[in-house]
Amino acid sequence: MGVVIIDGTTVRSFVEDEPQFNESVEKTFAAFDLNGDGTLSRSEIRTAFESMRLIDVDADGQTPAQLTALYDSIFEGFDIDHSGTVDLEEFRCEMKKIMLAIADGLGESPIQMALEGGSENLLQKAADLEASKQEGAQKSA
Ligand SMILES: [Ca+2]
Repeated sequence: MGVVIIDGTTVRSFVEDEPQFNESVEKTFAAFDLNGDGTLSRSEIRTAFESMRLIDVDADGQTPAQLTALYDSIFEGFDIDHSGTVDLEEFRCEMKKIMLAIADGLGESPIQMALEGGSENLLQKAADLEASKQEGAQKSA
């Protein structure tokens, strides 16, 4: 787990850096594809989102049925062609939307986030990218 400080600009510039973003998405996709068949199933998506803890289960006091409905709706969002599985292209497309929505939500106010899930966490990658840019700026100054 790491603590990072990010704002909307950090997240947006990460998404807009296409080669970097695509590489990160591919790595994340591979990490979520537990059985290695090249697609993400409903249960793989659920496991992935549980591990990221984007949803605060305890605080919201959700019942198991409500949680299942919630993860189902996340899955439906990814499964754009309703094939019952999520392929890399669908995953990339939806992650981009989610990250841009997060960026809009953050705006210009930096927040401190405790991230779990290790190197496959895209917000962590966004923060790392920002940190490396700032290092570069300091060196050239
Ligand atoms: Ca799979």
